[in-house]
Amino acid sequence: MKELLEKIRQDAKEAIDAASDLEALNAARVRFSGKKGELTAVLKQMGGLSAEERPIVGQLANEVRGDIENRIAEKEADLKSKATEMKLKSEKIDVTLPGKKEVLGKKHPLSIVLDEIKEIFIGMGFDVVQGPEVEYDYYNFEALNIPKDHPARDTQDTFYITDNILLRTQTSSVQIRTMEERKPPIRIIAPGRVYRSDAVDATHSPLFHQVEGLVVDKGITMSDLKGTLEVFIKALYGEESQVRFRPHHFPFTEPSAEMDVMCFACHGEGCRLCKGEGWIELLGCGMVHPKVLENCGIDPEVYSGFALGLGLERVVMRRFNIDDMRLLYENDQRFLNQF
Ligand code: 2NL
Repeated sequence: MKELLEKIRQDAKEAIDAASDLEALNAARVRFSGKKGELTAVLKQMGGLSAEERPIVGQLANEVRGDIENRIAEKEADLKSKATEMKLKSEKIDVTLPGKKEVLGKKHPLSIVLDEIKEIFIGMGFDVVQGPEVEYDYYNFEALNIPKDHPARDTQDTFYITDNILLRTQTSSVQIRTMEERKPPIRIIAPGRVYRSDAVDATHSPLFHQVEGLVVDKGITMSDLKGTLEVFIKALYGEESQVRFRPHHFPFTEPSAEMDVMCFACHGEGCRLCKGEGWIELLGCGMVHPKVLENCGIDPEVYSGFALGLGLERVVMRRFNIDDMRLLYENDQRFLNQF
C-alpha cells in the first residue's frame, strides 16, 4: 500500500503541475483527493492491514493528502495571479493615443437673428413672452377682431384640430393672453412657431416663425410706434438704415401700416434684391384696435397701444442671402456650418 500511496503522490504532482487552468486543476482535485478519489479508495482498504501497519500507513496517507492539498492551493494561487496579469495586459490603455475630436454644434441662423431681435427689444424694456402653439379659435381669431367670414380663417390657411381648437397662425394669441393677465403698462414681444396650411416652396412653409410686439399704456400714439420701430431697425441693420410706412389694413389694428426698409444693396435706386422697388417690405404694424383692447378687459378710452408682427424667416433669408426657405429646416450640416 505504501507504493500505491507514493504512486498517487507522484501522479497527483504531475497532474497538478500540468494543469494549465483552474478547470484542469479542479479535475485533479476530484481525481486524487476528492470524496470518491483515488486516495479515499486506498484508505478504504486499510481494514485488511495488521495493527502495526495501520498507523504507519495512516500517517503516510495523511501526509500524502496534505501534500496534494498544498500543491493544489499553491497552483491555484499561481493560476489566479497569472489570469490577473493577462487581464491587465489585455486591458492596457495607451494614454498617448490622440483623442476623438468633439464636434461642436452651432447656433441656427433663425436663432442668431431671433437672439439679436430679443436683445434689441429687451434693451428697450420689453419682456419676452411665450404661449401655447395649440390654441383656441378665440385667442387666435375672435379676440383679435377677425370675423367669422374673414379669409384668414379659411380652412385652406388654418390647421384646425377641432371646431374651436387649432394650430396658431400668429403669436398674437400670446399677446391676447398677456393682456388678459397683466395690467398696463405692457411692453412685450412674442416670438414663436406659427402654422399655415401652405404648400412648401422656396418662400413658403407650413411651419414658420413670427415675432410680434405689443405696447399698451396711457397715451401711446402712432409716433411711439414709428420711433420704436426706427430704433429697432437701426439696431438690426445699422444707423444708416431708412424706413418708410405705407397704409395697410389688418382687422386687429386701426390705423394699420406696413413698414419698408430701404434696400441695402442699391440704397433706393432699385435692383435685383428689391425687385426694382428700392424698398423691402419688412413688417406689419398699427395701433391696437379698440375692440381688441376691450376684448381683453382694457378700457380703450383710457389706454391705447401699438402692435407689430414680422416673419423671422424673411429677415434671416435677407440677412444671410439665403434663396430657399427649405434650407432653414433641413438641418444639413454643410448649410449650418456656414454661419
Ligand atoms: C402681419 C403683421 C401684425 C399685429 C400683427 C397684433 C396683436 C395684437 C393686437 C393687435 Cl394682440 N395687433 N399684432 C399687428 C399688426 C400686424 O402682423 O403681416 N400679419 C399678418
